[in-house]
Amino acid sequence: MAKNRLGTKAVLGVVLFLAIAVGVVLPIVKASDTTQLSQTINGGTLAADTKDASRNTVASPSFSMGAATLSFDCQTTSGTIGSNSQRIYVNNPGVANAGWTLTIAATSGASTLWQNGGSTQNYDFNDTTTSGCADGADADSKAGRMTIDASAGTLIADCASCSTSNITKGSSSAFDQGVTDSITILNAAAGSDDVGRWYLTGVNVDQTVPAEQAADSYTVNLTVTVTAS
Ligand SMILES: [Ca+2]
Ligand SMILES: [Ca+2]
Repeated sequence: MAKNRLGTKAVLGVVLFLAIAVGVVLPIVKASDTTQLSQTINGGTLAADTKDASRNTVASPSFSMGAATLSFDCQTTSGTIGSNSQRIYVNNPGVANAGWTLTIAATSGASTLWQNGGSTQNYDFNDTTTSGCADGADADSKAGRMTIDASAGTLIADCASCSTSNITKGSSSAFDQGVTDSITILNAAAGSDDVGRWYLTGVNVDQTVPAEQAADSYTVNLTVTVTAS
């Protein structure tokens, strides 16, 4: 009899153990019945671009400075970079969490000049000598200075849940060959939104045009670059 009781206890023990085992297995079986749809959203890249009001990329963004009249004195013309139809966009899809900087520089480098159609007439964009009215130490023998000022521009957060907090517009700065070859127009601190899309318009540009500069149409190419901090 004692032997049977022990046997009964032994069987009960086994049953209990199995019950616990079933309790562990059950949630796994249930999980396998659930259909899981998975999708990966890649972060993409930090990017700067010029887009119109419908967010279509503008293939060849172009901005005009105010016209000047041939003058026997050094003079200044003004214009803006960034308009409603040519917005300077920055996209940060969560890949530059320490912040970023948006800068502008001459596309062809610091030795660039404003050029007329045939490149027969030109003037400088980065000579600060006498506020750009005289040629300085650089090797181009041309006067002229460009000043960029983003502080009067308008920065818009173009997204559902980002803001312009912790993004600072650049202050007025002049190109100075070999010293200031690139000018900051936006600086996003680490506290700025990691996932955000913004656009800037109304960046002021002033250009000193040397005295007696030949009447013609002149152009210079600038490139806007966004760099992760
Ligand atoms: Ca120069
Ligand atoms: Ca010069």
